[in-house]
Amino acid sequence: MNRKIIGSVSILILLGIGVVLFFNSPFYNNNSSQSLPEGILEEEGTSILDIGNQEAGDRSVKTFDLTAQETEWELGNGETVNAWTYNGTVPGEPLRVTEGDFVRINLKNELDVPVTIHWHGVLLPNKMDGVPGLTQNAVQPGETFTYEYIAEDAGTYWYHSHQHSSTQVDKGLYGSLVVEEKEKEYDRDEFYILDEWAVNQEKRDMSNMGGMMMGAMSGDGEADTQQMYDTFTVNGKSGEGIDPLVIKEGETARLRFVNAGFQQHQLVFPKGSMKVIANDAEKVNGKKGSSNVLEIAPGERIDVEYTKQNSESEVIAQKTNIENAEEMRIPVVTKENADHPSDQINIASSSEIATGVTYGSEELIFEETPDPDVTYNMDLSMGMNMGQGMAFQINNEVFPETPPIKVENGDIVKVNITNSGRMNHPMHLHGHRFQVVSKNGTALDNPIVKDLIHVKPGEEYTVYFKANNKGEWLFHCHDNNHAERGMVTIVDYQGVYSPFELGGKYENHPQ
Ligand SMILES: [Cu+2]
Repeated sequence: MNRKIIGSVSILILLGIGVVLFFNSPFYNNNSSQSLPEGILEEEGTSILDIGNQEAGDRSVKTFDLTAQETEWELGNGETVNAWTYNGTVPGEPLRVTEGDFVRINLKNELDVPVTIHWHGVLLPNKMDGVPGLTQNAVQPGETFTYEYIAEDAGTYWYHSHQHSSTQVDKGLYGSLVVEEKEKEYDRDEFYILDEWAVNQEKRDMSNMGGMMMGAMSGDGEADTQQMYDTFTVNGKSGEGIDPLVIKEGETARLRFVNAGFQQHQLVFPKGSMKVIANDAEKVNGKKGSSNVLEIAPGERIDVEYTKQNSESEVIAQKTNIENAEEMRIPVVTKENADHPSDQINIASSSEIATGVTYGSEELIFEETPDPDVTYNMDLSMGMNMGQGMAFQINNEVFPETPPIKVENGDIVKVNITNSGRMNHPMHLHGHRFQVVSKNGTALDNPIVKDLIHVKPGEEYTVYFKANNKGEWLFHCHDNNHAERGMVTIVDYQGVYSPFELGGKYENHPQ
């Protein structure tokens, strides 16, 4: 190495050390009370607590008790992590209800930090959305909170804490929620939640100092988190610990995937075996055999129909294009006692990758692109916050200074989302679904209805939604590390306000 290169590398390493130290410093997560933008807290109009009440009536009521607790969790590969769980497992207790049910969940907090539950993707009353400081106070240690809502739309959902998400979801506070159709289409129905863990975090910090900074400069969109996470899991287990899918030759199953982690995952299926059938709980027009690689963004949920085409043992596995990827593999076998494929099956694939925007939705919100009442240009960028390290910004601001999307009930809202930074940003809207109508200025032939859109560096998407669910709703990056560093805004309905505050004695921290 010549001296110039050594010099540059040292500077990068020093910058990296600064970043790592800062993110681990007590200054980063300050709990001081911060104000939300004007209009959200304004005590005019109606409190969000007084709108959207739902009653059970003669609906069937499904009740669940979820206890947030500390758990020593075995990852199944010999490693044990100190996890935070709902009911003692990662993922938490799986919840299954039927469309039209009235759902009641009693949350009890046995952790020594405040928590909440957000019902990711569920269209529900604002006050049940589980966002501390906006829709409720964080549930304090020893306290309880009851969530109630009607599970209106069948589909794949998940639940997770929205208090300090970058820490709490990372430590295991998440689980699956299925709203089943009254008449089920598939007899076999399985749920897989993908995640990453930083098991050897300290080791990696030592050996990878500067990595984050270098990653930020390298431009594959995810290098920042790849530096931090070393263990990949499926349903809380890694490698050998992952339960096989036992399925007969010729049998078909519905497999529901959710990405609870920080990185996108690309799963490779045996050729011709897979068809994408739903995305963010909306049915899509997938074609069997058109792709055997599925890309799932952080926070996203994708359902596939999978058919076992032979009697051989196979795998559904993460493409081995990133470090530690080989531990994310679901063995597929025809008998309980069958040998799992142990050697590295060739899962390099040239097939086209199916993503969240590959297939159009069966049902649209808008048959034609409408005239908007409100247009909001959302520029996603990265910056440095003076004295606070790396910032992830919306329109050059970090939450809560980001400009809100101000709407009136009934408005048609157009949002142009542009990513001018170097990281991927899976943007998630609470309480609504939007219709993605164009990508990079070109109209989509098959528009798609979703509540999360994965916007990669340089990309631009235009989405439309109907403001038809009064309240104060988050619109944020679901890479929770980016949300933590500012990439959050609020859809703010006129005439309603939140009676809660950020920080304060409840330590409300909605990012
Ligand atoms: Cu992001």
